[in-house]
Amino acid sequence: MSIKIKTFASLSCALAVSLPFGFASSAQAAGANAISVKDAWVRWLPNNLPAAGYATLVNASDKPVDLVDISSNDYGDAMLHQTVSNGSSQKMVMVDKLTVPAHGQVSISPGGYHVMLEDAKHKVAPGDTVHLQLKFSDGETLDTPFAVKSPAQTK
Ligand SMILES: [Cu+2]
Repeated sequence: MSIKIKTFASLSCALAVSLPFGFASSAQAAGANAISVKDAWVRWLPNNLPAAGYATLVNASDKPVDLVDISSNDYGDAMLHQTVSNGSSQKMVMVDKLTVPAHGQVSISPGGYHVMLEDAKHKVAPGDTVHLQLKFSDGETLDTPFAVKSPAQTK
């Protein structure tokens, strides 16, 4: 229950909805979760610039599973982007879904995918932990802690 208590502390009006969600997650815990998340961290930037979330998604099941939605109580906007280079320049494109292959993994890592995090709802600083809700095509939603790091910490 420690995760629920943390969520409650940051959401003063969450009591009414936290009970049904608690039931849902304990029901899920009875079965094996297909997806697990490793090495989740956020590259923080100063002056309210957008931050970038990175993680590795591991699929233990024998079916591909898609990451289909991301949300966060800590940011107004959380979107999956891909950095695409065309010649000398780079641009970011929106990604609707990211497939984690059966018995495989996919990395959301610098130079490839990132979770664009904009409009922080409270002060976020290196050393903090933020939470992203990662929603998957098999119906699973993983409330995942991401460690916030300064650019200097990630080199
Ligand atoms: Cu982006």
